[in-house]
Order: sequence, then C-alpha cells, then structure tokens
Amino acid sequence: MKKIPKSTPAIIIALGIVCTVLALLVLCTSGVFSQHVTTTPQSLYVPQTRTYYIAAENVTWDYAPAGKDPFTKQPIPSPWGEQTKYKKVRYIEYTDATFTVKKTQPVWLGILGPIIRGVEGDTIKVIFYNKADKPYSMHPHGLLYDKNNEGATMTVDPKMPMSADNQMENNGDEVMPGEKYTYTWHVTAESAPQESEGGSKVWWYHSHVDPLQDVQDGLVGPIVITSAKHAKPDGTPDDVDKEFVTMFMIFDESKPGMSAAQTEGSMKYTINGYIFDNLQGLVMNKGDKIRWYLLDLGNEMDMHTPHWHGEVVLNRETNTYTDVMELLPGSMKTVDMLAYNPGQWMYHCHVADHMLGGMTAMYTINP
Ligand SMILES: [Cu+2]
Repeated sequence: MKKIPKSTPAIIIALGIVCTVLALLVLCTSGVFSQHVTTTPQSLYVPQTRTYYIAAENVTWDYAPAGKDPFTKQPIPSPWGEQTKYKKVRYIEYTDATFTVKKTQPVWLGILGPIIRGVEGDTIKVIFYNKADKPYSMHPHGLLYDKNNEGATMTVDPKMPMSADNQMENNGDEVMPGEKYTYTWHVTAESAPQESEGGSKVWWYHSHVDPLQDVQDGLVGPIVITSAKHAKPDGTPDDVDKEFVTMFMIFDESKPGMSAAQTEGSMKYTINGYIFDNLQGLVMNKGDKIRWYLLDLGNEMDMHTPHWHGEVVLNRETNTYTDVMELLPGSMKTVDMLAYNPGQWMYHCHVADHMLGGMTAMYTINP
C-alpha cells in the first residue's frame, strides 16, 4: 500500500482556502451578495408595535366657531345659523396610560379623532378609555383582528348552530362608561397600498355599539397605512410633503316635532364637522406634494362630490386626473395633488343642496 506523504493534508487545506476565497470573490462580484448591498434602506423597515391612548369624551361642538363665514364675512345663513353648538362625543388622544395630557392635533382634523398610523407588518394597540356616558367601542376597517378586537356589537340568533367564532367572548364590543379596553389590530399586506396606489392610503375607525347613532354622536377617525417601502420611522409616507384628511358628512341634529325649516337648519352639511368655510388650516406651499385622504359616512343623503378649485388631483385608483371625486357613505379614497397654482381656493361638495347648506371650505397655496 502506497504511503500518503505527510505534507498532503497541508497542501489540501491551503488549496481549499485559496478556492474558497476565489469563490467568495466571484460570488461577491457576480451579484449574489451585491443584491443585499443595493437594497434600499426603506425596504428594510422593521415592523413595530404602535400604541395609542384614545378616550371617548363628551364635548360641546361648534359647527361654525368663527360665528360667521370667514371667507365671505357674512353671517351663517338661516336656517343653518340658528344654532351651531351641540353636545357631541369625540375620540381624543392622550400621551400615555394616565390619560392626563392630551396630544395636540392639527386644526384641520376638526371633529375627527386622531390619525392612527401603521406600516405593513406593524401591530397597532389602542388603549381605549370610555370617558363618555354611553357604551362605545372602536371598530377598525382594513386591519386584521379577531372577535375580541372587532369592537362591534353582534347579535347572535340563539337557534343558530354556534360557530367557533360565535362562541368567542366578543370582548371589546361594548366598553361601558368609565371602563378601558385594549384593542390589538394587525397591519397586513392587504391593509397597505399597492405600488400603483402610492405610499399610503386611508381607512376608517368608528364606534360600533349603536353604529348609526355612534357615528352621528361624533365617534369617527382615520387610519392611515403606509407601505413598508415608503415608511418613515414615524409611519408617515416618504413620497409626499403633506397630508390632509377630509370627511364629508351630514350631521343630523333634528328632533321629533320640529318644523320643516327647523329640521333643515338641523342638518349640518360638514367637512370635518365644520360648515360655511369654518374649516381652517388647509395650507400648503407652491411645489408641495399633497396627499388628500377623503372619507364619507352617513346615509343615502351622503353622496358627496369633493371639488377642488385651482388644481387637479391624481386619483390613485384609476391613475387619472380629475378635480371632482365621487364619494358614497363609507368611502375611503386617496388622491395626490402637486400644488402649483398659488392662491386661496374653494374646496366644496358639488351637490347643489349641500353647497347651499354650507359644505364648503377654503384651501391656500402660498407662493
Ligand atoms: Cu355633498
């Protein structure tokens, strides 16, 4: 039997090291590793848990706090100006679990609750504190939740065979006055915008104990979801300079026994809870990329057609330009505007009766 020279293992090891180094060099230059090097930082978004502290609170809401139409300088016309202050309920955000310090929100959000933000892959936790005097809840659209996090009252027919879902406790469907409940919602790929829709899109949250009345009471707010590719650390999208949320909704303050004129005067044709140009803060600079999130809730009267004077917007669903969008009750639409035309411009519902009733606002593009 031929003897193997003692030096062979050392030669094999040396050759092995040389080959490995050469192979690594080839792999590095051929792109197998370089794919990781060229990956953009945005797509390396690390999902996180975002926690919100939101209370439902009784407030006195004024549909026209300026006491007039700030644009025309005229008094709020009759019958809508007869009464503008009402008892409402709002979602109000706090800084932490002690619910002592309120977070400030942009004036243009009006009656809407705080923007709940999430990024694809995130978990959203809402500690909800019902400081009002009726049972309320928080029900999200577009996010993944189970029965204990749906925030909606469900009536079950006792004769029906019980499914696994129905047998669940359905906690969080009615949070009693003075009580707290933690909702956990998941931001899935389906919650986030497709590439063609832009970096972010809008969804709803609202109370769902007495769904019609809860929304009329004022418990509504926006959820904005950003794609992982376009998310800044705070969850805002990196493909626009500024975002605005506007909700077109008629609040019905009428009571049985009112005259026809009183009933009409009790219909508040609002944008974010304001009538006759009382919505303030829609201000931008020339050259800004603006994202408008459009919401609509209510009944069959709530068919609204937001119209921008002075500009056009890109409808992200159809990839076409327009200056009037069509909204139905429950609608959630996202459009983009390049602010190129300085001036003060009207922004109103194009339904004639609604325009007459004060569903009007102004927005400003600074030069
Ligand atoms: Cu309208």
